[in-house]
Amino acid sequence: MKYPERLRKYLVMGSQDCLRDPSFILEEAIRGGVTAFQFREKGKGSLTGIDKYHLGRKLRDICWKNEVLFFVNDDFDLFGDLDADGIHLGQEDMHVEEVRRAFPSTLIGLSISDERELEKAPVTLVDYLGVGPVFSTSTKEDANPVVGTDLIAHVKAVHPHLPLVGIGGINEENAHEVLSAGADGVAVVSAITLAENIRNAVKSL
Ligand code: TZP
Ligand code: MG
Repeated sequence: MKYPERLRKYLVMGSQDCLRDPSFILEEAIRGGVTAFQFREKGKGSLTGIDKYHLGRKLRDICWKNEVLFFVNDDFDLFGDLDADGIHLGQEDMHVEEVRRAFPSTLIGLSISDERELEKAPVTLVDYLGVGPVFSTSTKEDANPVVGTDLIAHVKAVHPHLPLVGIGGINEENAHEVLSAGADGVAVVSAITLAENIRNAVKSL
């Protein structure tokens, strides 16, 4: 599978998002068709230090065994330690320029939640944009205001060749709206991690 298609069904998850074993959830999600994974271990109840590293390594190995892209959220040291395929950065995180200088060929994703952030984004240095929250979400405590599919369409119009995924409140009912607005993929937490039947949830996205 070529690169942008590999962002089509993008699971974002940390142990704090799981009521079951994260390795089980990831394996089931991959069987259902997840094509990329981001280890986002943060917020209430998340692991730190060596425990975070060990879980990350386990999830990375599951991804690699199945040819699923493995991204680390934010944590530049962990990204290096795990030799991840890519890193996902928010607006408050380490600067894209710095990461790109240190890792010329790694995949870099950047979160965008309004037009102003888009205007100042170093788009030539990133491999994809994460745009959202598209719909309301209770997964991210400090989530920005909902942007709807309008921002997706805007970003695609301004940068038609830059891959983009929507994130925030996406589920099997509304995923098609995100894709029809121009997104290359959907990034999803709870609609997968909390699904009773994970494989079916991913299939119907
Ligand atoms: N960034 C913007 S919204 C969000 C992140 C990490 C959380 C999305 O979680 P869910 O459960 O898919 O709404
Ligand atoms: Mg961040």
